[in-house]
Amino acid sequence: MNALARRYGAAYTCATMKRRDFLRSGTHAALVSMAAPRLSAALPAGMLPSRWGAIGGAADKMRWWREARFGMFVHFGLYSTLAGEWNGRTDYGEWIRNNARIPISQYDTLLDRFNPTAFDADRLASLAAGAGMKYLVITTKHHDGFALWPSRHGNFNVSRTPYRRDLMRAVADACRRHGVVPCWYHSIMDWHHPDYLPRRAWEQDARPAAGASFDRYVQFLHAQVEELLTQYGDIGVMWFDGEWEGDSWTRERGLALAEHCRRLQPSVLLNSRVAPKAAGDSELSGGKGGDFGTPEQKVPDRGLAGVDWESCITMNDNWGFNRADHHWKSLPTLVEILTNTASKGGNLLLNVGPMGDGSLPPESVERLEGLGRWMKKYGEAIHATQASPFEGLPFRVTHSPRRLNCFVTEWPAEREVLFPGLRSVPTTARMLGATNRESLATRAVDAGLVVTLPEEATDPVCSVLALDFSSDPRVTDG
Ligand code: JFZ
Repeated sequence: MNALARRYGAAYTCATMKRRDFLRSGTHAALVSMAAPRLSAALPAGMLPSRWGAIGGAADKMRWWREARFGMFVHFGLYSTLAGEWNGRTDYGEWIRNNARIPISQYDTLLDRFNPTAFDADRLASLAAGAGMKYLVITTKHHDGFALWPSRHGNFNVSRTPYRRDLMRAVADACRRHGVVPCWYHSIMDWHHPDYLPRRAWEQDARPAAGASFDRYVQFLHAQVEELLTQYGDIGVMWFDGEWEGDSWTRERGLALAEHCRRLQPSVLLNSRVAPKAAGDSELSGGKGGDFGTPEQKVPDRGLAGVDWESCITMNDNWGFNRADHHWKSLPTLVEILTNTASKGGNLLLNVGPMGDGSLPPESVERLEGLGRWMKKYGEAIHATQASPFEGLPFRVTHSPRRLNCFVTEWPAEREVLFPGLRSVPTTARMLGATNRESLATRAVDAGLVVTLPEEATDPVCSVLALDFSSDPRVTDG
């Protein structure tokens, strides 16, 4: 069986089975023997953590990003002042101008209301750093076309609000103070610029397309991107979005924009959304003009060797602030999303949506602080790690040099855990952060290696077992 067939084979269902169902099913032994580990996956030489925040040369431009594993997404703009409400409906987000069909003249009045005096870039960056997030991607312009920096191009930006200050400057500076790499989200789709095409179907009459020139819009887009990549120092990622209106935003235009960015900053990383997907592009890799794929609101069932990807996920159900959205994910769920992503070799970009005054919803702060408490103890099992070499295990695993990190969220009834196909005997097996530093008992069996866990979980959210080896562990097919 080749590697791909193995990865997409029957063992998959077992691997994704909920831990609870798994225990209930009482098929532990059978499942474990079905598990199909990938062949030994040693970390490539040189895969040691570099200094965070220092963006390397073009040759290893992906390195800081691959090591980071965890970043913060920030959706903030004019729409935040509406808090998701329009004409009695309360379920809007950053798409509010389109979804509530707000005429441009009315939307423009939000300029006078945009005064986020409680926006504290330093606090934002420090919360991100505290949560173990190594980069921060903030909306410089969302689909509504409003630019959060005082752009010299166009007339729809922060300089026309009472606030006036350059939010990109504040964020870039604060990020660097806290060792977080500043990154820009930027929407290609623009519902405000007179030259952007197509018009929304519902406003074709109010905003006729006659006289609009998409080429002129592309010049404007390039000019704004040039400001973002020349005025704020090294930027980690240009995270493009709104590339799907393929009749106007063609693949050629996407690739030209990618080239523009790389000419301005050779080390800047681009997400796949810079160019529309071509037939045959996978969901993970997306449009191939970029450096990594961006599955949205989900962690892919499995990673894909050789493809870099980043899942972007909200803490509740909205990207932009929505006052009525109380559907917050719990801290254990967020930790599970993070370990799940890391165990498959991907990054997690976790979103916060500041409120109209610029401050963060307290629920987001609470979760960031909770993630921070967990990451402070176990961040080494996330940062600079690689995908699990196992499949079908009832818990997530990451791989760092000479170490396997295992994330145990629900304590197994039977304390003996089999790592199928693990042929190396660890020098120590310890629960990270536990007071008892003694090695746990391990024994080699035909099927692999058995570790005897302590009687109780060592962390209320997710305990981490670290297996250390004298050289990189060898894992074989059963
Ligand atoms: C986009 C935006 O429209 C949205 O407002 C938010 O900024 C989000 C992060 O990105 O939404 C998308 C983009 C891509 C997909 C789905 C929603 N997609 O590829 O499935």
